[in-house]
Amino acid sequence: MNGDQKSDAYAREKQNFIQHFSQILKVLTENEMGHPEMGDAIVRLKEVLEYNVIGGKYNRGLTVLAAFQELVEPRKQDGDSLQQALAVGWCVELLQSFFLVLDDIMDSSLTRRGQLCWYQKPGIGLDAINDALLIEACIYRLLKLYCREQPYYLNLIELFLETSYHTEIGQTLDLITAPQGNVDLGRFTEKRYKSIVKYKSGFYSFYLPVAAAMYMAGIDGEKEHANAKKILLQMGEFFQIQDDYLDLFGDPTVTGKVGTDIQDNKCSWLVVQCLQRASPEQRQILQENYGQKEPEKVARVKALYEELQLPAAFKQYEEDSFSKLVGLIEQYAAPLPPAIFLGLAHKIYKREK
Ligand code: GPP
Ligand code: MG
Ligand code: MG
Ligand code: MG
Repeated sequence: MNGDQKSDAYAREKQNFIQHFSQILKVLTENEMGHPEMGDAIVRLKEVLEYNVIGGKYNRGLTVLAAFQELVEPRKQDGDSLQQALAVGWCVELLQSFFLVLDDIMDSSLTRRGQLCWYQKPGIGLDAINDALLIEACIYRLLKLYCREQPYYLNLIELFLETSYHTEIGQTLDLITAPQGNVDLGRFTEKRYKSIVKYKSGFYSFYLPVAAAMYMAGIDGEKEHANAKKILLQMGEFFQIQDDYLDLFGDPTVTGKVGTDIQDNKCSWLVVQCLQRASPEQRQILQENYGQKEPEKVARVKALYEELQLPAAFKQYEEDSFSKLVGLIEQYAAPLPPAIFLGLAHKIYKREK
């Protein structure tokens, strides 16, 4: 297949995946039949799922399917196992949605996927916390409904639980490194940065979807998983650095979200790079303007980043990290087909959303 054919095939896969959502919704909401007293809650659940699970890029969910199709021999990709792969893909999207609803509260964000964050909707507020918990519960309900009889069922449950733990540890590091009203630039080190992003984003965004497909294909060896993780966590770091860059320099009409990292005192890739390049005077400017909500202060930090040519540094980093990733794939992909990893890398490289 050439590049155009590949992207056509990808667009078709995506359409097929999205179409499957109505079945997922149906399965998740039909149990009220036997329990009519739950009816009003189920109506709310449906609304929560429709607002929060739809509208993203679906990269994580689609990765489950793509990896499944690469790893399982074609004669074993029957109707049932494809249904299971689709359902597990949606479980990954549900996990993401569960995190995002809560992350937007913790980060005081305004928009997500081109619409108001769920907790910002009139009448929702902190009830969004319970809505997020409902989304999380749906993951395990779906796994049970679709995969209970499968030999990999326990592996998948443990994988989703462990991934949640890792992500929550990452979110903890993210939050305690960014205390409100207490700017201490000494905290923003490269080392701390790498720990935060490894846990808060690498496990759930990259390792989880590929590892889920590996378990479904019967690949459960420690070594195989450790090798895949090596590549995928590196990809996660690259992805989160892009996310940090786009938080300030992306176009909100494209990313669908308005950035908050400077206001939130976050240990962003940009602030870490800024500190490595700043003169004592520039460090003082950062100290006086970082971690505050006044638009003039945010603009001053952005101007400083531009003076220090951080956008160019990012472009350079993007080039370098891509080659590094390809090197890791050559070294660690086997026995899995390198195409799984290369396909993912090409999807995220130079992304604008
Ligand atoms: C991305 O951070 C990380 C997450 C969304 C994980 C959240 C984890 C929880 C346990 C709630 P981010 O805040 O930079 O993402 P975004 O830019 O999309 O808000
Ligand atoms: Mg956030
Ligand atoms: Mg966050
Ligand atoms: Mg971000």
